Amino acid sequence: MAPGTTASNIKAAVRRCAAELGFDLCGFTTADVLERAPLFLRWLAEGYQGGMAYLARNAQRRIDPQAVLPGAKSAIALAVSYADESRRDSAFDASERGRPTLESRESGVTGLVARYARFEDYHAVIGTRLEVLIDFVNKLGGAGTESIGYVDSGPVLERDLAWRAGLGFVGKHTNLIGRMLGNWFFIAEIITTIEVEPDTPEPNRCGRCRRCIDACPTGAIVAPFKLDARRCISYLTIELRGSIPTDLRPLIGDKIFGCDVCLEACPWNRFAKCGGLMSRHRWCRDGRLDLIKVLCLDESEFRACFGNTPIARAKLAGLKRNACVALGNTGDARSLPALEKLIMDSNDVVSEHARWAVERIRQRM
Ligand code: B12
Ligand code: SF4
Ligand code: SF4
Repeated sequence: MAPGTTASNIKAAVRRCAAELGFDLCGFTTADVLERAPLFLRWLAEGYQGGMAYLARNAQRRIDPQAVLPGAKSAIALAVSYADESRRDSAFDASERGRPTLESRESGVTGLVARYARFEDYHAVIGTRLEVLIDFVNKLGGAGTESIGYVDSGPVLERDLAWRAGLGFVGKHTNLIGRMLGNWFFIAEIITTIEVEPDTPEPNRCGRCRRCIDACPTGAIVAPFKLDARRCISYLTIELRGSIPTDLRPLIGDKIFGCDVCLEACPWNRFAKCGGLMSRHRWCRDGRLDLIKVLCLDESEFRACFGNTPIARAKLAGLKRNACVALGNTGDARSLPALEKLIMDSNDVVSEHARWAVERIRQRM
């Protein structure tokens, strides 16, 4: 440890630095194997991860921070709020005024983007601050200290680690809820060889509530704390490559990237506090994209619009596929020319979803 530092003033110094960097919560835990590891392993064995094979490939590392960083003694869990529905950065708006956007309503049909994806890529925004905090921790720890950090980018069961570090409790929808932040926050963590006193985990505070379970359009929360990712709209619109099962398409409604229905249902959001770190990207500041414009994007336009946003993960074909589903559910005759053109698309998945959408719209006409 650096001269003059003790385990307790390390915690205070790290918390202070984290707050200065814009993190909304900071907690500490040990680097021991996660208590809920058996639940995670059972979930994998039951196949609920669908096509996310990477979760099973490094399962052992996900449940054991010491497998990620040999010699690790502690983990620092961090939260970054994205609860700022009403916030508008005036400087940002002024500089963007008059530039093209995908949120205008020319076609009259728009698709909904999950809240977390209305901001610039959180991996980059939070990752940069995380690097600064890692340097700070390593200096505090002195020679030989090693630390590694992730934000949704490494083999760590982030919600369980953050729960154990006292950041909040896991709700029945499986997300971590903060008493000061509600549902709307990202999690990041640093695993380190420094030893500090762990914070106390919170008990579950859902009580008898089951609003999230009842609100889910696809019945993906198959039991409290258990999500069947294969039915989850977030999985279907972001992670799934290939065709969306036809029985689930009508249940997706107008969502084209991610889903917030279970999060929005949660009464703990009344405590959600706005954070200062995340800034919105200009392509869908109100959370909606013009679906016809999405269908017409080419690769370079897609990269220019969404390259530095979470939406990049769906890739152009995925976003077009999702737009077809949303149009099949909500579109009208005005959507037909663009969809009919897309039936000829060289991508089989896009073409098949466009055909499905055309048939659905025609049935409604
Ligand atoms: C894979 C993944 C997904 C998958 C699967 C989601 C899931 N529930 O597992 C899909 C694509 C569906 C998804 C969707 C979303 N995701 Co996601 N996802 C991940 C990822 C990469 C891994 C999660 C994982 O390992 N799941 C495996 C399952 C088994 O874990 P689990 O559900 O947490 O199960 C545990 C608990 O439920 C608990 N448990 C089980 N039984 C019981 C019983 C009791 C009594 C208690 C208390 C607990 C408990 O133990 C289980 C085992 O550990 C993490 C990042 C990471 N590296 O951790 C982000 C992460 C979980 N996702 C995140 C976000 C924001 C989302 C979305 C909100 C995005 C959106 N708007 O579309 C949705 C939310 C959907 C939902 N209801 O969960 C955030 C969550 C932040 C938070 N505050 O919780 C994370 C942490 C990314 C980040 N760094 O910020 N995601
Ligand atoms: S994100 Fe949407 S589909 Fe997934 S569990 Fe929540 S409400 Fe259901
Ligand atoms: S909606 Fe109710 S049951 Fe679901 S996570 Fe929130 S408090 Fe828990």
